[in-house]
Amino acid sequence: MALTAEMKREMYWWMLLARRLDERAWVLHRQGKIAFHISGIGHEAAQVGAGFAIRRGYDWVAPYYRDLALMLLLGFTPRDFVLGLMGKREDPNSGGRQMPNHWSLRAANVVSLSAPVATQCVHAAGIGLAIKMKKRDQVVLTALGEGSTSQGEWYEAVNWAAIHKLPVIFLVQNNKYAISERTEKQMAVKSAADKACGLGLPGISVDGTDVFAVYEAVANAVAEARAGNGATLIETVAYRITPHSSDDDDRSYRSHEEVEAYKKCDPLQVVQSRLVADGILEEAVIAEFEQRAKEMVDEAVRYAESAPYPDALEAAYPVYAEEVRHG
Ligand SMILES: Cc1ncc(C[n+]2csc(CCOP(=O)(O)OP(=O)(O)O)c2C)c(N)n1
Ligand SMILES: [Mg+2]
Repeated sequence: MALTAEMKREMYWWMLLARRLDERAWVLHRQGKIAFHISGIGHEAAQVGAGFAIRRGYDWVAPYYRDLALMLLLGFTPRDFVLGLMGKREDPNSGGRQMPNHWSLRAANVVSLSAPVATQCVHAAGIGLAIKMKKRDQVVLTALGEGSTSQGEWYEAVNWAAIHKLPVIFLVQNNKYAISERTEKQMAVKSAADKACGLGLPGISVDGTDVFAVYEAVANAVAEARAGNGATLIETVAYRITPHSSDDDDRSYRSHEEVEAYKKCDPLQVVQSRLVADGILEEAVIAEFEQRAKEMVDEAVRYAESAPYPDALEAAYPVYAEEVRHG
């Protein structure tokens, strides 16, 4: 489906909201108000492009920890996010018992994320098999980093999806690093998409700073999957502008100059400049979006700060099961 001007503005909005919320998380960390943050800055185009290409609330999603923009698009609110950052009882992911960004959102068919990287891909393949067996026309979108394509689970999931022509889109968000390891230390091929030819499914590499290019690639893959033609591997190439997480000092393995150079390809700036040049986004709309994002982020932080922590005893409760008390 061709994107309308309205849809393009909306894509920009979700990228902007994710960015401002993510930036606030870094501030909260430096203020000592949260213990940990893992950032999606630089990934917004990949996530919003992909999220727009699926039927939200109908298709299934098995995301990874950087997928803040995708989760917002699916209905996770800034409040939900900050509650998780602060480990509050109302945290919808786990009641404050998991690390932040271990998403789940039942209303949008988002399955709970486990901490070992790439395990969500196995879940996605399993859901894809269930969809096929039930003869439904849903698809599954799963996401991961390029480093995680070194994991056995990833190969098993993609192999299975390729053999059985399952309706799964594997979205590899290549940000050039896996913590401190550069891509060339993680794979002998140039692109994660090159791995597809050895597994028997289409593999596409796309500019991960271009939200519209990602949308088109994922929309095509979704159409193939819905038509019963099986899985696609899509690599989005961008750059991890932030350190791996708030616990990482990236000065020990990459230069300041390198990071500054890549900031020039910031996906938010890329889309903003393009929409302004195309006459789709006026300065007044940008200012209005900025104001609205600030108000939403402020409100989320205010709410989460005054929300209660779980009781200390709840730390030992299961993360996902309904209330089971021990002892
Ligand atoms: C099986 C497993 N090994 C190691 C880790 C620790 N770990 C967490 S994130 C990460 C890096 C993953 O890199 P990549 O897949 O490129 O994703 P990125 O963080 O760059 O988005 C590692 C090694 C883990 N969570 N699970
Ligand atoms: Mg990476």
